[in-house]
Amino acid sequence: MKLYRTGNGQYVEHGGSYYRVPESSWDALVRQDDLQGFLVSIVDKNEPAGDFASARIQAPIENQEVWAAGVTYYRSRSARMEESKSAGGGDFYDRVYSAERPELFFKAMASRVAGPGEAVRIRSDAKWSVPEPELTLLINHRGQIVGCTIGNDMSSRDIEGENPLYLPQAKVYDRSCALGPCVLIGREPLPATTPIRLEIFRRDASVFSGATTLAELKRAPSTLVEYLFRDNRFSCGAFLMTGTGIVPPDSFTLASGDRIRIAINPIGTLENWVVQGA
Ligand code: DO4
Ligand code: MG
Repeated sequence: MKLYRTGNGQYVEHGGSYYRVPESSWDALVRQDDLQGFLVSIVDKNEPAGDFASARIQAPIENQEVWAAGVTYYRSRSARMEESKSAGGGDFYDRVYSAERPELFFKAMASRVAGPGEAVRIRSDAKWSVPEPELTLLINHRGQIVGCTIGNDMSSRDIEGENPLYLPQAKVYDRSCALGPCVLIGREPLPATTPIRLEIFRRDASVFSGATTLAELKRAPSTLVEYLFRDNRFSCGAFLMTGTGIVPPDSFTLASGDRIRIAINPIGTLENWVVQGA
């Protein structure tokens, strides 16, 4: 069952049919005591809506904060160690990879998030930028995982590599985050075999493709959530990006006009184009 936020309101998809979710804001849905049960009752009691195809799909977020976990895949650990070598920062990434406490950082509020088909940005002062395709959890105000979506944690590798203390500037700026296209509802974790795929197109030619699976994710999603909610309240819930396991080679940087496609079955595909600067 998938939940969509659109310009016409919310829809739930089940068995290939789309049902309108009546009179409910996104925040109110995320606050539901039993979101899955609530959506099942809508599907059971209503006829499918015919107008989903004309609705513009938006990022599935209102007042949720977006947080991100880092260095949760071995590939990410190695890439950070390499990019920060000359700054002497490499050791920190190695240590956090195996430490009990995960790296968690604040990423965005809705105003900095792009939805499906919208532009994500490269910082105007960055020279080495990449997308980070990440399984992203939706967590309600009680700290329960209620579903998951696809996230793109856009990152400026040269800025973080110059000094790890620049992480917030490398990670948090306008349109540095994309979410969507929907939330796959369910409390159970996706199977370890779930693939995450990234493809980047430049003038319609594929310039990078890579894949990983959730088996490579070092930490259990529930552990990441437990740390995020420790001494933190999220009255509207939160998103938590679980880290990237795909990093393009060091010779690669994004450019204006590139198209980024991230696929996680069974959630779907999140596609965005890239702009640098204004
Ligand atoms: O430590 C820097 C951030 C790493 C990150 O965003 C990731 O591993 O996905
Ligand atoms: Mg990341």
